[in-house]
Amino acid sequence: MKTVLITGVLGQDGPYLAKFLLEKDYKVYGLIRRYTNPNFSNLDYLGIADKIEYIQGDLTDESSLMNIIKTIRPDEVYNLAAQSFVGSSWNQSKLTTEINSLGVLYLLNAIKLFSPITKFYQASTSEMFGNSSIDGLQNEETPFHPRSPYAISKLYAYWITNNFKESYGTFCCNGILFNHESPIRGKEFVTRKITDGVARIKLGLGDKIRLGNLDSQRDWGFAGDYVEAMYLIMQQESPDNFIISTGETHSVRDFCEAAFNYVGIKDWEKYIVLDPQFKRPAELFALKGKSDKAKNVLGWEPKVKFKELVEMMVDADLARLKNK
Ligand code: NAP
Ligand code: F7E
Repeated sequence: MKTVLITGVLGQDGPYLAKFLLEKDYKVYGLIRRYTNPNFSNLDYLGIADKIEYIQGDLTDESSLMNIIKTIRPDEVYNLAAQSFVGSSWNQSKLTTEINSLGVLYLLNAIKLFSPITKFYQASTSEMFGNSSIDGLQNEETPFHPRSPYAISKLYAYWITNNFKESYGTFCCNGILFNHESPIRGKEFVTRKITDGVARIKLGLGDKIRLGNLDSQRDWGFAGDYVEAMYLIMQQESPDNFIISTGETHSVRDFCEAAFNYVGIKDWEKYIVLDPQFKRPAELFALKGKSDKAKNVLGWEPKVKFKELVEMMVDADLARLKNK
């Protein structure tokens, strides 16, 4: 039986990946921070909270990571833990850097010292591109130009992951994932903020959604599809980096329109309030990934399309609110 350590197992991607690997008969260890009341709701949503072995540790605490790697010596580590909210990274730039940059260095050092055969996956991000593109698209060759403390912290992580591969021969991969969403996406991210808001308005539990802007464009996929790509990246003969995206881009406005239309609300703009507190000091205007390499080498393609994703998220929020 293969063993895997997933950091960030209580977040969005962690539960989808854990479910996928449990179905492949992996023994799944999940790293969680010390909490008085840890929140297992995302794992509960997927029905796997009791199938994971939890280990306490923190990406900012090198000794905890050393002990964990030394003790379990997993076949694979998927480092999904992060301060992942771009908007907060300006106000919490030190914490963001400690978790997203130094945390990766600590994990890699622990692997090098105590379990050099362990394969390592780093959750890299399309945010590293900023507004740069090649003919309006981003692929593995597109130059990076990060525009937030989050993106900068992730760029360090990307390069230190490459560096351990080049320096020590560690099996290290970067998945450069574009935005991916699901019914268990955090509510501060724009998609879930919209679907939760639409469900509340539909049920008479809310009357407005406050957003920063409607013009940003993102390449939105489904988290359940994207964790399959993470797994495939780690099963290749040699470690490599891959763009994972849908190749389609939509604006926040498109997302609102699709979500409101789905519940039968056509005059949706009257429910939106533009609120400057949700604007960012520096913005990424449009992302559109070109994942041809993933298609050709991994045989990976996204299955869930934009409209289906929006409807899945609205349905889940309606059901949750009705059950309350
Ligand atoms: P998420 O929902 O924010 O989950 C992140 C997880 O990291 C949380 O469970 C959090 O734990 C954990 N964490 C934060 N700080 C930690 C620390 N110091 N020690 C240990 N754990 C810590 O993120 P996600 O959407 O699942 O994304 C997974 C990864 O992919 C992240 O690294 C993100 O930056 C990256 N990424 C995401 C996307 C996307 O569109 N979702 C795209 C590209 C890359 P708590 O539950 O205890 O807070
Ligand atoms: O913003 C705009 C916002 O916070 C998307 C993370 O998973 O994906 C995510 O980062 C866009 C931005 O995601 C609001 O300004 C407008 O242009 O949902 P988001 P993100 O910043 O793209 C990448 C790939 C990651 O790696 C990250 O970890 O929507 N927007 N109004 C808003 N965004 C939010 N959150 N709230 C608003 O009210």
